Amino acid sequence: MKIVHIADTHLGANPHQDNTWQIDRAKELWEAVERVVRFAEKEKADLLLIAGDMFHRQPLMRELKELNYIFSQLTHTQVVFIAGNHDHVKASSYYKTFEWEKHVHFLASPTGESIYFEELNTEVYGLSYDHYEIKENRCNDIVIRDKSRINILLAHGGDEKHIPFSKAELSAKGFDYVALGHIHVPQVLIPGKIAYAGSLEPVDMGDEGVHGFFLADLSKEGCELKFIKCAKREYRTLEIECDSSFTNRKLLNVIQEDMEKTNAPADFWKLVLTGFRDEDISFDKEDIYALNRVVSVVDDTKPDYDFDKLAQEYEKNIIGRYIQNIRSDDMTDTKRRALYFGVKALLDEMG
Ligand SMILES: [Mn+2]
Repeated sequence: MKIVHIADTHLGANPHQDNTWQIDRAKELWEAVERVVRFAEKEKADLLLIAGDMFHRQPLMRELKELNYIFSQLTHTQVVFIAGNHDHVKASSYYKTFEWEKHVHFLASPTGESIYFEELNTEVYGLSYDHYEIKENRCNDIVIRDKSRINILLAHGGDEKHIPFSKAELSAKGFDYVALGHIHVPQVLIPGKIAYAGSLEPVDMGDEGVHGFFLADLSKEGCELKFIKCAKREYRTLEIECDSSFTNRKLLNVIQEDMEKTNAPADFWKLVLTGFRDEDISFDKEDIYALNRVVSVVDDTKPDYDFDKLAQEYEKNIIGRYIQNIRSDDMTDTKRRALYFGVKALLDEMG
């Protein structure tokens, strides 16, 4: 049996809403779901499992209709999903009354329920959030009814405030496969048994690395799991080591050259500036943000003092003596930092 396991699609989110790069992330999140559905159709997947946080917040009626239309294009695949913390089933939620296509199944119960697919000899269990936070491990109450079937658990969370299940607890329940959501980094907890699909597309700057979904080939004998990279974007940290030769223009050139070298044309960049800069230069973050798809800039550079001049100027006091003591012919990076921090502290002290 072929299963496509996705999670945390966060439809309705709109990261970098005010960007100037003509990128509509809200739309790209929807396109990612369409890509997966096309994949499932092409692969003739038996199940498409969505392990929560399909929506970033309470879904709007028109959003449910759009999604239902996307699912309607599946001719072979059964869709099973649960609500996560972000799209938890509130009293007023459209989830409560929405009529899905016949092959789309919502496990809405906050305590657990299941759906049995006779032709697949497979039962899928799961539970949905009814609050943003659930601090008890409600998965504990889910018990397999028939061990001769292929049994799958759909669950969302795994941290302190979001159904704190552990790997050992999940494993002990005896499911053939546990499809998890909530943690945005894809990870296999037990090979062929328990996995977080990760968010289908990265949703915020913290979601670094590759994103996509799992394709599982599951039978009673075992499960072969394959990660399929599918996200259009990737957040990437780019560290730029500066030195005293860097002016603002040089910095911009070096950044652009380094971006080109990585050959990843769709990525979002998180820039970290390290090393030293000329003491007369301060880097202008605005210019860096104006480069394409730069989402954060952290400037950790330190001014590269003219220690000769300072040593002369403060010859008679502690600053001059400090510089003379630390400086040597073999200036390691650590010594250089010690020199910088010491001198800075002493200069600050003097006002
Ligand atoms: Mn979540």
